[in-house]
Amino acid sequence: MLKKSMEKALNRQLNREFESSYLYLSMSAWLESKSLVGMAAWMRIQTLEEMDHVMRFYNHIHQRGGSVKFEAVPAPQATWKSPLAVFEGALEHERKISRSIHQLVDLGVKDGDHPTQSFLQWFVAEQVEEEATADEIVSQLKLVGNSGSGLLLLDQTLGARKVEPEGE
Ligand code: OFO
Repeated sequence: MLKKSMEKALNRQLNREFESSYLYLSMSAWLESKSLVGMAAWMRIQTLEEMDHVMRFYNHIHQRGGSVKFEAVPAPQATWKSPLAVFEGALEHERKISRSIHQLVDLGVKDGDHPTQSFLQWFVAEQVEEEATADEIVSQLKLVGNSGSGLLLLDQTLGARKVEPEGE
């Protein structure tokens, strides 16, 4: 059975995962409006991954006898000054999410909540991967600089991303 304080913290994180999904869909829409369809497709896959994260929290809360409580999801940023600014924003967002996952782990340790600690380990590893991926794309965009052809090539490369099977 979940402690009330942990149930509240897990619901807060579930809401943050919705915020992530919403932010990436907004980024996708902006990239689409700039004809960067590959980057837009990459961001749409990111949106789906974030919804998978929502459902992981949803299932864990239910499995532990807690109640899921939905909160309002704030409107995400809608415009950026460049594709680089979009991916820098994604990297900054993932770093913020990593911090909140680590705080949840700390709470699990403090409460002696072993099932939640075990559940969160998947997210700890996932955040390392998400930060590394965003960081790599930021570096590539910096390398491309003002080259239109370089940007289009990177757009094509990112557009080749495939939806990963569940659990990956
Ligand atoms: Fe981007 O990993 Fe969830 O929020």
